[in-house]
Amino acid sequence: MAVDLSTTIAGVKLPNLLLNASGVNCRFENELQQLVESKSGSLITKSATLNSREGNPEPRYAPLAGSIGSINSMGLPNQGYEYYLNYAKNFDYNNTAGKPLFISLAGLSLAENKTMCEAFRDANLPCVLEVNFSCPNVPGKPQVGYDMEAMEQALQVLDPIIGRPFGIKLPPYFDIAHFDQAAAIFNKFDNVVFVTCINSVGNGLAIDLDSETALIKPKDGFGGLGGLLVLPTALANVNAFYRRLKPGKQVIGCGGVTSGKEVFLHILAGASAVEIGTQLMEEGTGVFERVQKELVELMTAKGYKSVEEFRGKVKTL
Ligand code: RRO
Repeated sequence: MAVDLSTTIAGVKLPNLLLNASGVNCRFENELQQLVESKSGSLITKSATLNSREGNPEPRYAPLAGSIGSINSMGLPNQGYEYYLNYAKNFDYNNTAGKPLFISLAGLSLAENKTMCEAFRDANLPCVLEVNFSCPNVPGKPQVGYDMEAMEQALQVLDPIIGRPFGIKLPPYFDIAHFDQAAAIFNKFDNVVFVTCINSVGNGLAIDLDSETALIKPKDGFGGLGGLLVLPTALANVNAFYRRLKPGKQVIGCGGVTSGKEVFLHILAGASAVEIGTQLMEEGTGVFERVQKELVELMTAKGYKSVEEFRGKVKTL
């Protein structure tokens, strides 16, 4: 019996529930094309700002010793939103793989987000917007996701502009009161139909023992952590929002996926789709085929034929 890995997000069907984490392999058209040609179920573009940005000085990404994860302080390098709008206009929405397109927006101010959302609204394309409230790496710009008032105000402005289902990329939260407050805000907005949990765990510091030097250059070595070491934080955030969001709202899991096992855990926690970041960076787009195969094997061994059978069904003691 075949295993069904398809899912629907924001009313759009994905042939399988895996996609890239925004930021990885998705800044340039050739990278996006590699994702189109991979076995991913969808793709999302690098978070866009109003104007193109070179980002922070290199080295600005490094894997951590022992394959436990990564640190980055890219600083939002992107081609400017018009590049991704143009990509979205030319995207083949009838591609044979049936992959939909997600577009990530990360304005440096509410005014930037407003302009970009208006442009995408006016273009009236079948792509799905994900507004990134959680970039940890722009010097002098605190994350909107950690300022509940600012986040609610931003949604009050952006929700009516977008005017149809969209999602938000969230930072990890570490306090139950913050899960409660954030979920209560999202539940006020009918167009917010998914949250993506989690962006990188902000402002870690990785140091090389031999050279006694920070691994990355920007911000005195401080950067966002991703990969296996953030898995329990990611699962907690997925599950916290899965439990709190109104019916009809979904969670996309992101963080700590290196194999089919972690995808399975994200689904158990409540994820409707799962993104791969650090492992995609390290392995390339072949990761989607491998992880999918591992997930199918695991589901088959456990007797599951579709992800709905175990989504959100994590048992507690
Ligand atoms: O570009 C980045 O430095 C970056 C962004 Br916008 C983000 O959302 N998450 C991250 O880890 N890095």
